[in-house]
Amino acid sequence: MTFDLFDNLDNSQDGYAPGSAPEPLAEGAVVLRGFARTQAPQLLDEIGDIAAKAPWRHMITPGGLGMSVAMTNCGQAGWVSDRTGYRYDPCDPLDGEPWPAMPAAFFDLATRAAAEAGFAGFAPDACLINQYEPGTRLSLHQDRDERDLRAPIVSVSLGLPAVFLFGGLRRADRPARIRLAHGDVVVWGGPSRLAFHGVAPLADGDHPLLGQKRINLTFRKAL
Ligand code: MD6
Ligand code: FE
Repeated sequence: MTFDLFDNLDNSQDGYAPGSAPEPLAEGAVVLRGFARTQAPQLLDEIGDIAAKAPWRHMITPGGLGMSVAMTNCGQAGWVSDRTGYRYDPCDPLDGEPWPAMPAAFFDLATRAAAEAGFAGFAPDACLINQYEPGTRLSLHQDRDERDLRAPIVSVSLGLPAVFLFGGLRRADRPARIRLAHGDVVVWGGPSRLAFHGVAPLADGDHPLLGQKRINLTFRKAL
């Protein structure tokens, strides 16, 4: 446990203790409360630079509906959805250019979080960046477009709190509801790697750094 990272933190936004023990969700899945909080301002700067090159967009599902979550990506590959399906693409379909590189601070944070959760050596090559506004939701799904399902996923929550829905391996399994606050990190792998999950409609609120928004980073080994 790396308590030195968590000195002098303002814990007034919520009741969670940064640096506390990993909180188990299921076998292979943990929440690291506040793990990314000290780095959040730097992460948000980097996200601003990424979105200046690869703008936020509402992707279309294969069924033809626009997603309520706005997305962009960085890294060697980006997750994209269109009428033909879901895939990882080395280039942004909006301009045909490679996605912005993954900032070193992103890679470092994801690797450290994975190690803390028992997945040493995680080397993400893709980071999907999701932006939520009040009312935005993400319906239950599995993350199964990555080539190597032995690698975990690392998910970083920034801004407004959300209710994360964490189900089982079958869509019909009733999901648990977990509050994720600014700086919380979820690491997800092993027997939980294909668990169904989603995000409940975002509640109104005003976050000191992000206003009426929540941003989620999900790091994957996609290629
Ligand atoms: C979100 N997260 O929290 C959406 N997927 O905005 C995900 O879809 C997700 O948080 C796999 C593992 C962790 C996640
Ligand atoms: Fe997901």
